[in-house]
Amino acid sequence: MSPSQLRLYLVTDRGLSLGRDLLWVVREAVAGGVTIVQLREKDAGTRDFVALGRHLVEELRPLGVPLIINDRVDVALAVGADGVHIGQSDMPYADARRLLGPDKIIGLSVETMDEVKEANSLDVDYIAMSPVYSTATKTDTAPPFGLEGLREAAALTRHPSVAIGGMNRQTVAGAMACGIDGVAVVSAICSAPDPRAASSDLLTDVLRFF
Ligand code: TZP
Ligand code: MG
Repeated sequence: MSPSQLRLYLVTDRGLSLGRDLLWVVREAVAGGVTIVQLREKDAGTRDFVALGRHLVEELRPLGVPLIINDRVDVALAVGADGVHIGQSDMPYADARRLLGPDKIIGLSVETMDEVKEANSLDVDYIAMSPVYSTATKTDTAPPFGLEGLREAAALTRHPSVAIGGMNRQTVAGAMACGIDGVAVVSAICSAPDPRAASSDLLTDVLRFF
C-alpha cells in the first residue's frame, strides 16, 4: 500500500458515536478526507459484523478508500474487504497472510520497541504504534510510547506507520513530527459534533508534514 493512504485513519467505535448511525459517521468522515477506514466492532455478532462490512465495502470501494476489518480475518474474507488489522494477541501474521493472500493489506499493532523490531521481519503493510498517549477509548493497553518512544519507533521501523491513542487536534502535529505516515483516530472523529469538519481539520494538520 502507499503510505499516503495512511494519512488519516478512522477507527470506528459505535459506542462513541453519540447515538448516531455508524454509517453516517463514516460517510461524513470520508467526506471530510479520511483516507482509510477500519471497522472495529468489539461486541457485534458475526452476522451483523458481516452485514456492516459488506455495506461499507460497497460504499467505500467506489471512493477509493480502503476498508480494513479489525481482528477478524474471516469477516474480511467474507465481505471482500481490503485487509485486516491484527493486534499482538490476534491471529499470527503468518496465518493471516496465508489466508488472505499476498495482495490484501495487513496492519499490525505494536506496543513495545521489541515488537517494532520483530515487525521488521514480517511483510506487514503498516504498523500502528499503540498507544502514543493513554486514552479513555481503550484502557487495556500497554504503557504509552509518548513522543520520545514514537520517534524511536518511527526511526526503527521499515514499514509505513501510524500513531494511535489520544490523537486529536492538540496532539497530531507533535506525533507527525516524529516521522510517521499518518494518525489513527477514534474519538476525535466518532465523538465530534461534526465528524466531517473534524476529519477535514485533522487532515489539514497531518498534510502540513508532506
Ligand atoms: N488501540 C490503541 S489506542 C486505541 C486503540 C483502538 C484507541 C484510540 O482511541 P482515541 O479515542 O483515538 O484515543
Ligand atoms: Mg485486535
